[in-house]
Amino acid sequence: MGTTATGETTKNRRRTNGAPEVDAVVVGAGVAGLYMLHRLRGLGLSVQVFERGDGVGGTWYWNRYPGARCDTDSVEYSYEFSDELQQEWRWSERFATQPEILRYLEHVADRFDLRRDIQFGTTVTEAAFDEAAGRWRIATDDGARISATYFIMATGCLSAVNRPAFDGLDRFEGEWYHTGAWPHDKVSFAGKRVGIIGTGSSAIQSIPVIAAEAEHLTVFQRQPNYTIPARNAPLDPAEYAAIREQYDELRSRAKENPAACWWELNPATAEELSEDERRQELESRWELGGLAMYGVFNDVLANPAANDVATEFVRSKIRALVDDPHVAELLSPHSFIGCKRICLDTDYYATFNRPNVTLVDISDAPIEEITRTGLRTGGKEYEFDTIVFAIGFDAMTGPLLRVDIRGRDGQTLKAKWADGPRTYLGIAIEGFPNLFTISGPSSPSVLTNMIPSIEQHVEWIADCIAHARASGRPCIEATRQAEDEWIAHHDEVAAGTVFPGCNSWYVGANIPGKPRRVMPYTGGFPEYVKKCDAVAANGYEGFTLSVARA
Ligand code: N01
Repeated sequence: MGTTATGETTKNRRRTNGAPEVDAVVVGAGVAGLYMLHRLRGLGLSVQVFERGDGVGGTWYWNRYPGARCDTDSVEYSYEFSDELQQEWRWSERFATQPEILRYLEHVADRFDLRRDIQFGTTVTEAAFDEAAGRWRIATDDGARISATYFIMATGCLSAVNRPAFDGLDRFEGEWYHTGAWPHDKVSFAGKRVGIIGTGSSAIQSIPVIAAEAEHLTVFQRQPNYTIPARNAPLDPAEYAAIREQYDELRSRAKENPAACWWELNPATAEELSEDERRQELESRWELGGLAMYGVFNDVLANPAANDVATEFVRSKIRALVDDPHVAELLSPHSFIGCKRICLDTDYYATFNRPNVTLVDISDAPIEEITRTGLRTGGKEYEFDTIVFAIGFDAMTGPLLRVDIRGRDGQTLKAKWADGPRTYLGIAIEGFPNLFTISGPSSPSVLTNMIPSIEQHVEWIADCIAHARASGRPCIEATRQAEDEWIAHHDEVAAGTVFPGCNSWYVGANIPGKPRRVMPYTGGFPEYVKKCDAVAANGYEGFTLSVARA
């Protein structure tokens, strides 16, 4: 890595703690790792954080592509653990840009003096549980070793990029970029012929921005996505002041929402509404912008008939926004809405009315190869100066499995998860004592506002560690039975939703060979929190505590 936007360089790659042994190692200094460090320090633990990037921010450190901004309102996409923090910070727009969110996380790191325990520019490569000692032995790519009682993966759900595996990429003579690992210096598209592969959230945000600058932009689409106008705008000072006064109330109300968001979930099913009422509800959520469409009908994610009402509505909007009926049809998804992440955009559909933008449907003709001067698909060659890969991530399991993690009896996490991830609550894994995953598979994570979900995990994990230490049996491990029961419940709930019915990254369909299963917990945030709270209240039911089970 070179110099970051914040001027930090790889000189930061030094052992901040210096100790060969600490109470806890945390991997990642994004939203989750920063708060985990703060919370564990509060318990009096010695903590070492390792961060691959040269600065804090996690997802907001890496995803610097043009147009990158959050799809959750900035006033709710922020920590709530410190009232002083939420009162002193000022968001400027409804949906904050990547640079603004990164500045916020840098402010958090400074305000809580977190950097002194973070070693930047360092990748954790291996972690093995030493059963005799009851400690994790952890190796990093600088050749160093450290041991810790607790090992916490705060590596995020979307941090392992789906690397372009197209034949011929090494021959390409132009420039190419991945949206999820964008350079820190500005990339110029002026006067360039640009090709972009992918039409997920990252592409949908960047396409209008690139099209405004490039000589020509060609978009290669495998499957279209549903996208809703973001309706971004500067925050109104009076409205913002009112929000700051009611933060507590708004945030606790969000905890009743399945996605931990402030949008209202319609209590009525589609069937309970008249056609006019359904139309009004859809129109008002389209006008409101943001992700409120997820709550348009109580059963939109559970009942295919209700889902069809919403999908036909969005398709009618696409037909109205795109001039060429053939292009409008290509841009119109026919899958369930919400079973892939709904995207938010600014002028996405209108961009396809520009004379310098071409849509190429590759649903039946995969990209055959990258050539010296561009790419070939459907037997046709396209020439580009720049190719942008907006092809997403090896989601949820990718960030965990790229570290060689070994639990009891040397069992690797990779072997344990050969048929798909298995966890207890998305937080703990049987056979891997004292390992915690923040937003792990089978937690609501990516189906919710990530920040309250992360805070809930961090606080739960910190309480769990405090409990284990206070009991004099600091080694805590999920039982096989608890894990089996959680996974059975997780699968049963998922089967009653639209999520299994789409080729999405939620089910691993975007990564060839990845076992197919719904990865996030689909039962909603309130139900999930109730379950976590009950587990804790019942003395960490489903866990065993020991001194160190040699
Ligand atoms: O990735 P994606 P993303 N050949 O996986 C296509 C969050 N996020 O980076 O749909 C050709 O959604 C792939 O096609 P298909 C958000 O949760 C949030 O855009 O698999 N095409 C798809 O079109 C989001 O869901 C924000 O058929 C290939 C695209 O690439 C998640 O991150 C902003 C291909 C990948 O879309 C991921 O979004 C950005 C191939 N070989 C991201 N492989 C906000 O907060 C893949 N594709 C606003």
